[in-house]
Amino acid sequence: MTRIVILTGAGVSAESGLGTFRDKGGLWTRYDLSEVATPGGFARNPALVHEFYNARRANALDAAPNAAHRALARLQGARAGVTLVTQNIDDLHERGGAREVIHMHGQITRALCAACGARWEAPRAMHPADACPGCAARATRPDIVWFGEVPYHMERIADALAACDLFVAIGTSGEVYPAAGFVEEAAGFGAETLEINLDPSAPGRFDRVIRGPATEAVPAWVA
Ligand code: BV8
Repeated sequence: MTRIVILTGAGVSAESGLGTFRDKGGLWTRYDLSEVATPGGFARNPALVHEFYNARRANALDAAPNAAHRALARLQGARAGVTLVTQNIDDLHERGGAREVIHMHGQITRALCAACGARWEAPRAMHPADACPGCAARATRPDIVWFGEVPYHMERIADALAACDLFVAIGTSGEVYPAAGFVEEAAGFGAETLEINLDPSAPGRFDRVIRGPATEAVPAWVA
């Protein structure tokens, strides 16, 4: 059985209308990452950070999965040995039919209590005064991995990279670590590597490249 690890980024949700980060007009060109996507930023101004994620949560909840999300779900359903890791915090993979999605940067649909570690389904909008349903502390935050925080499920991802025969990166600029290092990690274990992306990420990092929008290139690759 060929074991495949797929890593997706913002490009797989772009055609569902969710913004990417580093493209023209991307989120990090309009917001200062250090103010809205770091623990320090949240400590300094929790209201701003909740406002930023409330807007993104509303967009994500109002968006629909696209043909790329659905094609990856079909691939998972058609064969064993497919591990789907996403850097995205939206739930479009799940709503497109995917199962066991590994959200290494967390999920915008989940809330976390910074005091007791409780997690629950996030309300549509969160506010600094919200109390944790578990310990009642006013320390609730989006269950998201910010810059400088340790990504989730790293051991599980490392095991999958060590065992895979094919590593596929879809819709990611390859700028954020540790996700950006997965291609080298998989290649180091002898895996073939494939990039499916609209624009070239760092040249020469992949054995094969399929250039095009995810809603066309991914269903064509899965077929
Ligand atoms: C860590 C959640 C240690 C938030 C995100 C100094 C101090 C501390 C850390 C560091 C430091 N210097 C470097 C680091 C590491 C840092 C890092 O990498 N920084 C970068 C900026 C250099 N990383 C961290 O801090 C990470 N933690 O290192 O802890 C550690 C490490 C290993 C093991 C244990 C401990 C935590 C990083 C997680 C940050 N949180 N997301 C949120 O979403 O608000 S990351 C952020 O970038 C995004 O959320 C996104 O998930 C991620 C990657 O972006 P992409 O998905 O690639 O999106 P982008 O816009 O960049 O690219 C889109 C691509 O799609 C483009 O290529 C485009 O061509 C393509 N595209 C567009 N449209 C389409 C398309 N493709 C196909 N079809 C289309 N239609």
